[in-house]
Amino acid sequence: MQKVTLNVPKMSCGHCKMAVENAGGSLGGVKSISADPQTKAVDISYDESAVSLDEIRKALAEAGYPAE
Ligand SMILES: [Cu+2]
Repeated sequence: MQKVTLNVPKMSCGHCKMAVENAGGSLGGVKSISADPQTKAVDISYDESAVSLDEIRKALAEAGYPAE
């Protein structure tokens, strides 16, 4: 299991939080995802044999929330 914290500056409210968590959480292999629109931090735990960090970043970017 890998843990990573991404910085997603576009998050500003609860809607953004839900959009980011839904986009990341819909990927197989993502075990937990918690977004904080205040700090812009997204904490993610994922199974690196099922999903890559690149795929997670791509899913967030496609939802309109690219990570820096
Ligand atoms: Cu928002």
